[in-house]
Amino acid sequence: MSENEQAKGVSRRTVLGTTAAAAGVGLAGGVAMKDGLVSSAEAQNAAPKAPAARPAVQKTEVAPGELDEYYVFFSSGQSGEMRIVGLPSMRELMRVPVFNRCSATGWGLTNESLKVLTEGLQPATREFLKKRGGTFVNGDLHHPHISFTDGTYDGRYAFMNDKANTRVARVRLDVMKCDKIIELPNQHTVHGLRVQKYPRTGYVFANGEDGVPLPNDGKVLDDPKQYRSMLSAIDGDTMKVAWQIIVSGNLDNVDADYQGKYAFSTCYNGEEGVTLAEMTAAEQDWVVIFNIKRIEEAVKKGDFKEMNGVPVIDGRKGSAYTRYVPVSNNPHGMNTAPDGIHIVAAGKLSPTVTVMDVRLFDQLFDDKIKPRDVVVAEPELGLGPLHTAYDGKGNAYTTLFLDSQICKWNIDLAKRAFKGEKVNPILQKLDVHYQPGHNHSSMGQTKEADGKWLISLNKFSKDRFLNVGPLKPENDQLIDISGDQMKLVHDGPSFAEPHDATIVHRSKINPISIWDRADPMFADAVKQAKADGINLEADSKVIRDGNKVRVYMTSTAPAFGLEQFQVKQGDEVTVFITNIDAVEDLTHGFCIVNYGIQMEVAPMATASVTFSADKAGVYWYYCSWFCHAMHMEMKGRMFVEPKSV
Ligand code: RUQ
Ligand code: CUA
Ligand code: CA
Repeated sequence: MSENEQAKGVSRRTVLGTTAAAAGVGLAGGVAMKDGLVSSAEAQNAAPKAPAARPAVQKTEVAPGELDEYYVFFSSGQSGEMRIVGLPSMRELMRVPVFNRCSATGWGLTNESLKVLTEGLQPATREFLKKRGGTFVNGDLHHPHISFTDGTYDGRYAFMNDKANTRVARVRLDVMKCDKIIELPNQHTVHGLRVQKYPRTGYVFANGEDGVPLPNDGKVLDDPKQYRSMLSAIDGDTMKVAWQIIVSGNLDNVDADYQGKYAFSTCYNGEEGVTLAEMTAAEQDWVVIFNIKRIEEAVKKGDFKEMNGVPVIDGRKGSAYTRYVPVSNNPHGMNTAPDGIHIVAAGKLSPTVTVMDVRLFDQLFDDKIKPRDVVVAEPELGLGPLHTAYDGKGNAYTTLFLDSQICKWNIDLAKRAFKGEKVNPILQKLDVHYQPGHNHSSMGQTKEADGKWLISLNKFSKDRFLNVGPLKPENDQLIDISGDQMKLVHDGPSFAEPHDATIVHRSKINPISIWDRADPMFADAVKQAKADGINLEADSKVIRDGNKVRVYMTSTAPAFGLEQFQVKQGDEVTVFITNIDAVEDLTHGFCIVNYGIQMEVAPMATASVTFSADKAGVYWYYCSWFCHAMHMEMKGRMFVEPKSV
């Protein structure tokens, strides 16, 4: 029996109708508002409600001076940055610019950040961006995931995708700065991203959501049959694409097992359509399973086509490297349980989730069993299941977008029900506000899931906060899952669009407070200074090199090493600031007024910025990060001598 024939045996329990129109309308959050909702303005003007009785729950208050127990690494969607939040307080601690530009830190302006933003671009993209400042200024950061060693977080890196410009970035967790960004060749629209959990990361898996012609050079346009989607496996240590594999259909979300053998992705466009109607036309789509060992062997023996320097393998239906497991049409989330056995694909259009047993995948690849034989449960949970989190005690928590609920269910009960036993796997449904996308449990994506907290990342907040106009924040709700019943304990407004998060126990993360002078982040500046005979930590000096001028200065509260420097109109000026205050939290900034120059220089860091001194005149520069009682006086003047005519 072929996979297709077998797929027909899967009943389609779609309750949202089969037409694209129905799917589109039903999934729009605004239309799916629950009865009884009031507008923000109404809610804000209404008399305050009596507070609900406080149930006995874990403490969420983190008193002044106390520290949170967990780090939450939030993405920010179309804001393009990564955010760090403390849990359980839900206080925002830091924003780490990645795909965006940042006025406070100078990300996108400094030479150090521009190197990160540009060096991993494909040559054609670099050319394309030449007239646009050399780099993209927008990004869509969906999925931040922490590097693993042996099934749990090792605190080295966070990896994340940019759906907007097909990039993958890495943030160093010792300094909380992005140190690598690469653009994936051949691929289009990187969406799902997860990392290898065992033995370590290892691979970063990145899903190509939309198909495009290969190569995408304009010779093929409106011929969707020639479009291809692919998964990229990036080496997390070198940030080079190790291999790519073309699939049938498309790829949405991805996860990996705890054995280091398989990765698996949901596909919602098995139809390979280009319109909503086409993408939702079929009865089923699938989960595609990637056999990592077989793919690595294919790369070794040369069963690939090299494209833009990357081995590209054909993993479409019928290939030895993949298996396609039919599931209900248009699935979404893909989440591995901490038991190392079960993986769950969320139904989205179907009210079900599909549970598979990874121990059966070896047999599936040896063709001893059929694709659907790896399915061990398929509970019906409610409308619009999107993502699943786990507590490490055998329970799963699935977001129901349309129902605006979290459904808590038991994996074992779901398996028994699947075998025909009369048991109900659903343990509880909790209202959330409103329309949840991802949800995340504390350490829940590792084998050390601790079952204490769950965050529901709700796409809509509507009436939950003071009205701030037509554009509303989202609502990240904190839920206590330590007891038998889930309890909602905190509402947390957040700006566009957290989308996804990773909750990491603080014992796993150990950032430094003072930069190491040998840090690679400013190695180029150190090299240039050496060539100029400059000791960055002591010297403040101007070096002229033709029409290139290098201005070196120290900063130590409350003074820059130079109170003035002079350049000529049209010079290419590079200013290097070295913060020699080896004092925790003593950051300086450097801003040149009316020159659009601004950057942050944390303790013992060097930061540099290059610009063309095109305007003659006197320009004050000042320290932009509050550092001292005399912070206002921490300044100097740049003289730009006019070109002689
Ligand atoms: S996907 S709301 Cu970009 Cu993470 Cu599921
Ligand atoms: Cu230095 Cu403010
Ligand atoms: Ca579909």
